[in-house]
Amino acid sequence: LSDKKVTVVFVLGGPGSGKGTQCANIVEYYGFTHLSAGDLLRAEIKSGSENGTMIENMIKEGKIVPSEVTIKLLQKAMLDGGNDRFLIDGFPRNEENRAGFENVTKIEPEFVLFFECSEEEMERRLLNRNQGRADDNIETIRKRFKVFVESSIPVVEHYDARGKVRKIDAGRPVEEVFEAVKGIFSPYSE
Ligand code: UP5
Ligand code: MG
Repeated sequence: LSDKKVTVVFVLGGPGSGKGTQCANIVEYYGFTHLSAGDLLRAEIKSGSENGTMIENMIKEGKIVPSEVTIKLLQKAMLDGGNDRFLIDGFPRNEENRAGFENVTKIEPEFVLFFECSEEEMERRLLNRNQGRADDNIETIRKRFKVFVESSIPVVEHYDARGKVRKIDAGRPVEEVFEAVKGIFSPYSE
């Protein structure tokens, strides 16, 4: 993987900030492959893998799964993907994730797309989502917010200090957020 020249964009933002929604738009317009770390972990639970129960328990508690598990899933998806441009959504969520990915893959992100949104708005969106996610209940949502502030914001700060963060006001309607996203991705038009 490290021999191949790949473009990776990390898509970060709090729970319900709209990462998945906007990634779907970016895929359509800019030919990236979307890899949601959360989706890969949920697929791993469904597949009945030996780590499934551990992952399921961590997600229910809003905790971050050990990075070796997530990195292995991301690496496999990147190799299977057949593309050289990837949006990695919802990862890295803590310093361990970040350092682990860098060490294992030797890949540095092109930039970090960061969706900024109030907790009030994110809570409203998650409680309205109704897709049966085990972590979309008020108790787990509060835990996810806490983990985001304590563990994931430091990752954003790490990249911000290196001039890599592209911040978007994600509290607006989907179409408006995507207009702002386009401004950042236009150099990546195919
Ligand atoms: N919606 C979206 N945009 C909107 C807008 N502009 N205006 C109004 N509504 C909007 O959107 C959420 C909902 O809001 C949807 O109903 C949407 O229609 C609406 P979505 O695009 O799904 O937001 P997203 O940011 O993707 O929210 P998600 O809940 O997926 O974020 P999380 O970061 O919480 O979830 P993720 O799947 O990444 O992780 C889940 C758990 O997995 C973590 O808590 C953790 O336990 C585990 N995990 C790890 O351990 N390690 C990892 O690396 C990744 C995950
Ligand atoms: Mg998501």
